[in-house]
Amino acid sequence: MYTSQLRDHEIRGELRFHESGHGFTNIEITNARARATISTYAGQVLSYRPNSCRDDLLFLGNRAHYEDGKAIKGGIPVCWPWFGADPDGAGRPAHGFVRTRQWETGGSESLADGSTRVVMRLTDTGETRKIWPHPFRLCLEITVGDSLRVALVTHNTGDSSITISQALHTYFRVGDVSKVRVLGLDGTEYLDKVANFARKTQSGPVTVEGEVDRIYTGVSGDLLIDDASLARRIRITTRGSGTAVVWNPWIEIAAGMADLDDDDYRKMICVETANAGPETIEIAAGGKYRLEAEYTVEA
Ligand code: TA6
Repeated sequence: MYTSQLRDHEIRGELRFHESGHGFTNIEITNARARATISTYAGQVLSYRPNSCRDDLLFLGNRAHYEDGKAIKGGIPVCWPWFGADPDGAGRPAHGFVRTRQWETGGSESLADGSTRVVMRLTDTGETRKIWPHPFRLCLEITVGDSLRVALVTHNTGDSSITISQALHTYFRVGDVSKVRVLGLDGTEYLDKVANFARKTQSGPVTVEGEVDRIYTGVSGDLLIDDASLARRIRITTRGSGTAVVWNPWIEIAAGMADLDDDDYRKMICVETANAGPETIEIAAGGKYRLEAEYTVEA
């Protein structure tokens, strides 16, 4: 809901809050470099297009749910404090609970290079402590300019250490996934979810000719999404991440998802910046951990 508290963060001609029509509030950013939309529900970037690009960098499903308690299919969902299935097997939601929570806007500013920075925040409540019994503060720093930068900072505000896994579960828009190559993972080990989490080693670029659902571990260096159909490459530069997840549901799984059109699987690929699988993160009482991804388009 649009409130006077939100109005304090508006930047005339650059950043405004907008009722999305689904009962959610979006942050709309337009500056000299790029445009972006961020949902305050889920703290989720939904759209980002630098001026140099005709097409959005991010995929957002036409059938995405905009409903309290449901995840929005597309953009950059935040998976936290666990990635994937409930690590305790206790039936809690996959990918944690912050992608279905209302986040607060903590600040906004215009930067000297023409980009715009927004900070979103989420803090534990009685309700979150029933799901995950730890105090925390999350800050999501989003910088919209020639590139899109997203940093998720976990503050452990409790008096004992916590262990988390996490991901920026980014859905990239592609022209035709069957013509896409993900570069930078050659020789990297992965857990193949499609083969019952068998451990395998990547050989050459990642291509998609069927369902792909992989957790790459020990990842370092940039990744590139080479998209022949849209004639562009997206460079992913990360900090604080040892895991990359690559996911495309392909035909059958996409057809069974109520929030995807049947042919959406062709238009998207998730390449996620994560700490997941065996690579969990322990944060001492009073400590913090920063996970960061930057997305840059190269023609
Ligand atoms: O990140 C890959 C993955 O964990 C897949 O295994 C698949 O289940 C997908 O995420 C689900 O994402 P969704 O946004 O539909 O919950």
